[in-house]
Amino acid sequence: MIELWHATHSTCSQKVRLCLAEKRLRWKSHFVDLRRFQHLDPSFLALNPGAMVPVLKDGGRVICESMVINEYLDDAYREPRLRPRDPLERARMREWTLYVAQEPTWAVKVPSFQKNIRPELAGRYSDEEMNAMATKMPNRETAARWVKAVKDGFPQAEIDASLARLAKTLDRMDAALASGPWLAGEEYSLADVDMAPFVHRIAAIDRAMIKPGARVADWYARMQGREAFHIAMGWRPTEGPT
Ligand SMILES: N[C@@H](CCC(=O)N[C@@H](CS)C(=O)NCC(=O)O)C(=O)O
Repeated sequence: MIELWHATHSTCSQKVRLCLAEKRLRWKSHFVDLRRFQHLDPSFLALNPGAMVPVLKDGGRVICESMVINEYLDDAYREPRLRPRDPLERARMREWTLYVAQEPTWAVKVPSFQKNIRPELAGRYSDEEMNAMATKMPNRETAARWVKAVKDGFPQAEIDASLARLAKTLDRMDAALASGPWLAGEEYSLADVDMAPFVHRIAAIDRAMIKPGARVADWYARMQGREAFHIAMGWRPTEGPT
């Protein structure tokens, strides 16, 4: 049985839900409410001491890291294949999935926290409660981001710097899409799967960043036309907070 520990609005969770949906796999959901810090519960830390979603379990084996999880799913569940056959396209795909893990995954956090986390959490936790929660977080940078989001919010300059990084990601996509319909070339692949939640998030933060007529706008429209995209992005827990 496939089990997934994930959060509704987490881009990295969306990546894995999209891969699962493309492969039409059945899976059991374990909803982790990051806004209630359920990722700091000992039971979750036992699965991933890094306190990050998503985490996948398959046949009792635990796998962390969304990029690795999606590659695992493509190895273990071959159809439909999400890695190009052509060696060069496959290399391009890997360049993209690694780039997603290294750049937009981090660049998106400040504007996302400002837009989504801050309005919801600013009144919910006192400074003392937030500081106490932050000391439990294994990563200092992550802890500082939560404290900033809840206490004072992020300075505009910091938000702008992140948006500039995300604009470069869109430029990089536009350049790649000059050579084929999908990021790795002719075939739809994990490159597109891994990138999709970030473009979707950029659109939610500032739709104007996706310039009408740009290749990336066309790519995003094609992504939005996929049934799997709707399943993955539209996932909501059946009860409790979203
Ligand atoms: N490199 C990790 C990053 C995962 C990640 O950033 N997860 C976020 C949600 S998108 C998270 O769990 N954040 C917990 C926190 O901010 O404390 C992966 O790709 O799986």
